[in-house]
Amino acid sequence: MNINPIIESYIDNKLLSDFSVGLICAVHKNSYLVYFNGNPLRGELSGRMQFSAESAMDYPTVGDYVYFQITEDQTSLIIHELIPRYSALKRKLAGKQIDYQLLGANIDVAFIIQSLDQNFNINRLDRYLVMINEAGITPKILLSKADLQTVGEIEQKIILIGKTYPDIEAVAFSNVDMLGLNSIKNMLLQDQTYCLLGSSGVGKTTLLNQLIGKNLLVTEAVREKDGRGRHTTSARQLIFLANGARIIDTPGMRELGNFGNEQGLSSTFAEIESLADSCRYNNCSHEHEVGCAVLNAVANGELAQQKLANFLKMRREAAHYDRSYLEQRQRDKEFGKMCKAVMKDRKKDRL
Ligand SMILES: Nc1nc2c(ncn2[C@@H]2O[C@H](COP(=O)(O)OP(=O)(O)OP(=O)(O)O)[C@@H](O)[C@H]2O)c(=O)[nH]1
Ligand SMILES: [Mg+2]
Ligand SMILES: [Zn+2]
Repeated sequence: MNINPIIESYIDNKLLSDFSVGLICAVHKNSYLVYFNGNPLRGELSGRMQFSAESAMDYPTVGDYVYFQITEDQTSLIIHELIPRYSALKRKLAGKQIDYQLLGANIDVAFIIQSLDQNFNINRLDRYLVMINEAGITPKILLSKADLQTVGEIEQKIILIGKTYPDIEAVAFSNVDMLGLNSIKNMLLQDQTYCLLGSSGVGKTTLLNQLIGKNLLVTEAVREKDGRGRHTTSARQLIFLANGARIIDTPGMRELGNFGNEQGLSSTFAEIESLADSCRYNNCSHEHEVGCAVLNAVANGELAQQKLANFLKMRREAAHYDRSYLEQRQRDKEFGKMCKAVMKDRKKDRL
């Protein structure tokens, strides 16, 4: 296994007398699959690492490089420390809880997969792009199930994608008649790490099986009544292709919440950001102000109404979650302080 040159520069050589460096290929409930010297080994976190972790970001995820030691009986390993990441793909945890979930680390290119049938949706693409741009990862769009659409229908969608995202590479493909698969294969370079993102049932795992050249991973038919997937892939895992590219398959996402991603919003909606420079007021919300260059651009057809509406929706959502997240962290901090103070008083009583 070649270690990525950026990661190589992050490695602390002093630690190499005691530790080896491995790559996390899968995360299970309480254990990790660590790739080292061509073999996957099962590992656990050291006690120190578990106790010092403050948030989800402090735990290893798929694509992370770690320092580890092999146990004395040579059967498993103990992970001692994370090597810094050059990219971290994260989203809001699904459900009511406001926290981050790390989807992958050290990813170079993220493929957003939408099928060309009911799953095709520009607003959802924006949502994935905000997350990917926030992490500084290169996005690419793959449109699957081309075999289910006429050439005209496919063309229409490709033109729409080209207009909406002129700088993003997009390819239509089919796992059934192999259309477009060669273009995808040509995108995959040695030592680069890719991930497959998208709703359940769009064909992420089927594509990965095609790229591996055998049915290594389980796939399942979508539901007949609404074409939705059955959440077949349940854990993220990193697979090595024969040419040395690495691909992370992920479980289909039901929802993609959005917060802590100012950078992602502004680079995904760069068009709105640059129009905003000409708004009359510095703090223009682009919702109702007189002299708003963004609203003017919508009025004269330069900016799609849908784009602005989606931007405002995601910005409102992020502001709401950002506020709640901060309040929650503040409460946790105060609770921590209070606990410490109580422990101190108890100690004094005992003295
Ligand atoms: N017609 C058609 N069916 C496809 C294509 N790609 C995948 N499928 C089918 O779609 C179903 C779902 O495929 P999966 O690869 O399991 O989907 P997934 O995106 O991995 O789904 P999750 O693991 O649930 O997130 C399977 O029955 C596949 O055979 C395609 O290009 N065309
Ligand atoms: Mg899958
Ligand atoms: Zn404005």
